[in-house]
Amino acid sequence: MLTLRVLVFFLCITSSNLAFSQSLSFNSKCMTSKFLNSTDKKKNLIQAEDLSRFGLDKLQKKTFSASNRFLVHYDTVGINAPSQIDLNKNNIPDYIDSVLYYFEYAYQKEVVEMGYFSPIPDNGLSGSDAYDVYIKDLGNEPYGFYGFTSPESQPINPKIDKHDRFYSLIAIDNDYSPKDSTLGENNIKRQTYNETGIRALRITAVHEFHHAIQLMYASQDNVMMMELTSTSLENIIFPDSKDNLKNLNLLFRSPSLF
Ligand SMILES: [Ca+2]
Ligand SMILES: [Ca+2]
Repeated sequence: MLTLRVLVFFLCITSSNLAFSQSLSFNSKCMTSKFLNSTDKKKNLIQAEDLSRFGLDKLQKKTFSASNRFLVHYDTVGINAPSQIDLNKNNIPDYIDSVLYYFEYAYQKEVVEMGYFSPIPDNGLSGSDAYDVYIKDLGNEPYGFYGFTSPESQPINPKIDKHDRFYSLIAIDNDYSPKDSTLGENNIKRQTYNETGIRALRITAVHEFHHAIQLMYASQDNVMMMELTSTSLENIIFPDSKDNLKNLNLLFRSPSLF
């Protein structure tokens, strides 16, 4: 199995803070806030258009992690397919082995060791109680981000919970290639990922899984706080990761945004 790893920064794009979202749009790494803000607070409904737009229900194959806590959905051919190299000959692409490994690692660190609520089981969503992780080419246009976590359910217990809580799903990139590119500031094409390959996979796993945990807790109104805490975990769990430092420039330049 490849010993790859990852990191992600999640930006808050709220309708009530449009200037903020515009200023940060070039630096978006995580789309979780977009889905949170698509939730109709009045009707407690999840807007499904964004999810269907990603075709998450059409991937060709799925594989459970060893503990059956995670189910990874991926393609074997086409633009979204990860490398099919299988050096350990277990009939699972090595990249998918690494995805399974690092999500189990995120569970161990964040639920078992840190004691956060678990988003697993997920009440049978997508056919099993395993948490569903989807592999897509998110690093190239029209996307250009590390990953996202999206509510996948109606509020879990709206009659009892003071604030909405949700089961969720995660989507991450198919390779975190240094060749993945997107349009940045002034429409100049730039490399999407600062850290690449398994280093990007590992930080994305702990970051997005933390968003899944956050959705098991009360209110998601402060998406910036959600983003900052998920990003901080990247460096807490993987101290040699420096991916999050890119965001310091924005913090010092525009502290009021935080
Ligand atoms: Ca499931
Ligand atoms: Ca990619």
